[in-house]
Amino acid sequence: MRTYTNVKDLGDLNVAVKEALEVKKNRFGYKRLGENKTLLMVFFNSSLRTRLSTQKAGMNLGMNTMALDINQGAWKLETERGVVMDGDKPEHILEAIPVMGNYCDIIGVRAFARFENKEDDYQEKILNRFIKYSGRPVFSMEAATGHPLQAFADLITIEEYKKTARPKVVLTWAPHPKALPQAVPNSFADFMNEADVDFVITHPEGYELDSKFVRGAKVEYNQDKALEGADFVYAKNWAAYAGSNYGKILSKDMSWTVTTRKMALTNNACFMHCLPVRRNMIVSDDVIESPQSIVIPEAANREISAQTVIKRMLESL
Ligand code: AN0
Ligand code: CP
Repeated sequence: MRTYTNVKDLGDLNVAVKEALEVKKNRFGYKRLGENKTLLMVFFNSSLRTRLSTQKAGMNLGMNTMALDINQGAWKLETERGVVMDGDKPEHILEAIPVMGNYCDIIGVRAFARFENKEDDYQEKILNRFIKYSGRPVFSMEAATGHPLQAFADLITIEEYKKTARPKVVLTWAPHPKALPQAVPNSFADFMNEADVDFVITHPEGYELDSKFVRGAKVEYNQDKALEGADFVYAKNWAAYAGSNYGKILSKDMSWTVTTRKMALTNNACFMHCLPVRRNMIVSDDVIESPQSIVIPEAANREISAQTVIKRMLESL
């Protein structure tokens, strides 16, 4: 595997989930694979889970691991060509990327949507430059339009907790004080559309996601109706995608918060969220602390999704 940016990079999804569950049972069984190999994690944005779980995954595989926080200690990077660099950015990303590539064997990149220019975000300008210029296999640790390590961990978690062969999975928008990217819901939809689940997306009008990710999924604007009979409730906020509203907050409607009353509409559903989560905006204390909440095992599976992806990259070096 040379790149990991979306569900297609995993090939057969059933095979990938099976492999992940094997890795989970035997996470130190592949230690020789990463011997004398170096994993570099490059962060343009903050992280708790991705940073720790990906480093742990690399260590499980016997790799040396390094992390660089671009905005804390590294030189500020110019990303545009043609700019006269007389401002506050001393280095250009087009030198920085091949330099970083020389110090490692595999690179993970976190570069969120900047909400400055929709085309730049949806063309994955930063991630694609790493793919093009680093000379190394590159995986997304949440880029502008996707968070495939999260979605893979989510799928593994659903596989572990499902009680029926084809569970109903509902992705619901929920309110949040700040504008957040569409990366997590995009990737979740990307994966659920390929998985053997009954997938429904619910959000207020105006929060439609890119059709490239929604594909054939059912979109239901009435949250209560969408939640009926759900086996999994996956909550997430995102800012608007469509048209000139890109990156804007159109609603903070607290009637979309996942509460005990909302969960009562479901088939005793498991509650999921990628974390970090703002309590009593996205989800009530009661729901996230309830036995139905699987956010902690979900986060634990981030180590497994990362290890499976890095293992495949090591195998193809
Ligand atoms: C980020 C987001 O919504 O994309 C990261 C989630 C994993 N969340 C925040 O910035 C709070
Ligand atoms: N879920 C997730 O990616 O968390 P972090 O932003 O803390 O890495």
